[in-house]
Amino acid sequence: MIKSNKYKMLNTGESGFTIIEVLIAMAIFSIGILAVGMMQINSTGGNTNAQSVTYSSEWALGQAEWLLTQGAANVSAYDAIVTTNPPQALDGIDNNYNGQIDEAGETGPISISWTVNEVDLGPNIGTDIYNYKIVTVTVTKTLGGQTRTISLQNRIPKIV
Ligand SMILES: [Ca+2]
Ligand SMILES: [Ca+2]
Repeated sequence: MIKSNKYKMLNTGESGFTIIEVLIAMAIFSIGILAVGMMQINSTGGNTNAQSVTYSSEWALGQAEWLLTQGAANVSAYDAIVTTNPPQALDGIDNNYNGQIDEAGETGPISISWTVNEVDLGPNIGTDIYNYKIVTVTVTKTLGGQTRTISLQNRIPKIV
């Protein structure tokens, strides 16, 4: 006697999944996917912050090094190192992240400034360099109500 496969499959006793089991599995899977999504969002935010800190640090370092070269150039260049809050269109940095530095009318969330404190210990101190300037370069980013500041301090000796 030949039985059809159709009847054999129906008589195996396997019941499969109920709709409730499938819904519970989907709910658990959704929670897992949500967690992965949140991790992705946090990771993207962290990368953006790291990039911002890197840019700010690079600009602060670049300005600090430029001031250092000015200090070694000549006496008038050394004397010209003073506390400055330059306009954004003349500050040598890309304030608005558009790939152009100091384009006409540039304004953006990044600004740079530096304070200078001159130290003159007098020649009787017994060292070769008794006159120097303490320069603190500060890069400030203000975006979305948040302000982030990075400062670099450097000493510029009077060797000219
Ligand atoms: Ca720009
Ligand atoms: Ca600029």
